[in-house]
Amino acid sequence: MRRPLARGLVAGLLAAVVAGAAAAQAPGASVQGAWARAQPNRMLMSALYFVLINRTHAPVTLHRVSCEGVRMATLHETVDSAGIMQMVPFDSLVVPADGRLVFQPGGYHAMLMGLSAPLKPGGRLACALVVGASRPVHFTAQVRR
Ligand SMILES: [Cu+2]
Repeated sequence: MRRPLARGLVAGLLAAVVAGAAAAQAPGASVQGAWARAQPNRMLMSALYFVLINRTHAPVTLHRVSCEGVRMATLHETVDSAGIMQMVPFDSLVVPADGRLVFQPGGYHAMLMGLSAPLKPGGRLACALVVGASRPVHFTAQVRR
């Protein structure tokens, strides 16, 4: 697990330099299809899924996720470790140039911990991603089962 992340970090630092130069012109990333798993018990955790699209011709790095009413949101990957599914947190992830990253059940996701209110089906959740050196990318996730 360490090696890909370390490589990603180096690429991310390079990308941050490039993204910094382009940040003033246009947002380099956008989010589509965001949804959060309904969670009737605010004491428990939930998960957020989305597609992160890099609209620039250079790699950009996803650094952080946050959502309103969520005390802590962290980036996770579900990995198959000898037949046992485990969730592994990560600090950052590189989105390839002109590419996308898919966050979906069984793979990358944002773990939502400390909900201030239950997440009800049909509801909405305001979230943001910090990508590269640009302003945060704000988006709304639909809450569903
Ligand atoms: Cu998780």
